[in-house]
Amino acid sequence: MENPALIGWFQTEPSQEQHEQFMRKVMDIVLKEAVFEGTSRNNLVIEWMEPESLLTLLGKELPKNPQSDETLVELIKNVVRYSVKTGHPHFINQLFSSLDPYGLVAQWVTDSLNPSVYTYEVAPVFTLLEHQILREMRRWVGFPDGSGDGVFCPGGSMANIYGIQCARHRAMPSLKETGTFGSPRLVVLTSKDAHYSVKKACFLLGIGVSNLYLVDVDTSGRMDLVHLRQEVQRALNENARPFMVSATAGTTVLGATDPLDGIADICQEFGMWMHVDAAWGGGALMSTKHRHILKGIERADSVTWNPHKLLGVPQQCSTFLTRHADLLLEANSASASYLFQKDKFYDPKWDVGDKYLQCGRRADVLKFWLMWQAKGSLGLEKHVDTLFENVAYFTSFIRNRKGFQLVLEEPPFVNVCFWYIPPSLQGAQHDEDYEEKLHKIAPKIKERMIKKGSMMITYQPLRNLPNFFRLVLQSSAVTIDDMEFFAEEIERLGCD
Ligand code: ABU
Repeated sequence: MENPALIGWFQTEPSQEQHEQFMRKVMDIVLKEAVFEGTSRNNLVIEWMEPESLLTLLGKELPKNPQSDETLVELIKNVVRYSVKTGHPHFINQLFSSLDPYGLVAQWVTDSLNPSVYTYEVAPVFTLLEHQILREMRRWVGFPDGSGDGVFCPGGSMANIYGIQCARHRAMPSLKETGTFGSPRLVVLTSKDAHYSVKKACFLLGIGVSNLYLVDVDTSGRMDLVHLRQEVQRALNENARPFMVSATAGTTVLGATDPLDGIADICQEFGMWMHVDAAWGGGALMSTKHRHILKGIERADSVTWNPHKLLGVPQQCSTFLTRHADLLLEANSASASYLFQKDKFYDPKWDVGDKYLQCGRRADVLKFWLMWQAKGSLGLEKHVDTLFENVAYFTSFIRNRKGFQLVLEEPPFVNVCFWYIPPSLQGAQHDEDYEEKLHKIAPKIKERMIKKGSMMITYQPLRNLPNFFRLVLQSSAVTIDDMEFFAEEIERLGCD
């Protein structure tokens, strides 16, 4: 049946029945092919296609005429078939994976209601849930009684941008009015292994990349406090204004956490804002056993924490938290009178939109809230503890296995980084030629892996280290058999 050229069709008889049929059919496909088959170990993580062929399959041009529901169903089947199944237990490629049923259902509920969380009148439920979750997260960080403020962000990069922007506002509130022209040279400090979003924030906020001082790291990837102090002093000697340190709890590649207490001491001494990018590491705060990794985070001025990473909430669920109650509003308010009218019949403090950089904003809270309801804090803690148990198992499984070499003997988090040395390189002399050859191994294995579709793990170089694999144990559904499969599959794919 041909589709009507109407949007917002549901009240339009007789098409309601047609749309219900269409939606039920699609839901069946989604549940079967994306959710259950997509997470089954019997199926592939990815069915690889070259971009040109995939584009041809999906249709190179958008249609002029309405397409029938039958055609749309076929298109959706292809979307599902050729998408990466990131909920599959063998997808260990990124800092997110798995597919939680409660999180997914909450995502569906949210999308059905299509809210935009800027005013209470448009999003009453989501506004209150955001308030509750953000306060609870601040409690887990260790801010007194969860005080302060926070925002949901479209990703950790944006949360880090909020951190630098709040720090800059506190240091130089007049910049909101005057811009950076003629202001003192502002300096941000972060470690060489920090996430690249800190650099992006420096482009964006008029700080400039040459005013981002990169502090050395030790062999485990933790910020070197002696060098931090020297770099702060260097900035002061240059008559610049070092106004913040962006520390990391859980670096992207090695999973290192900077010495947060030591950084807090230095920030206190020099009157600098302390931001902690705990986008990855933050979830460990929920574990009594492992929260010590982030010791000192409770002294931070602000924190990035992405529940879509370690806690397995569906993409995206990312937050920026600060101990300072009014700063987000002071820094960002533009008081748009068409949206944030001051003469509303309810307390306008619930119109949270004015403290955001965004205007329209999807609600990312419900999936975290529903997962929290379903599992409780204890369930989330158990999930985190399982991840660390898995790391211990996998690390011991490969530690003495022929061909495997750990980058860090004791991984500091749930990233396990290692080289795979194929038989042709085993026992070879470790000269420049060896490093060059080793650098090419991981990309080659990755190509074979993707084309086979059996698993997905990422690789990267780091500083002067040749390419190595980073296995991310973020899904607590990963079993011992899965972990043994990862190592054995890399051996199979790495055959010369
Ligand atoms: N901050 C996004 C990290 C990307 C990844 O390595 O999964």
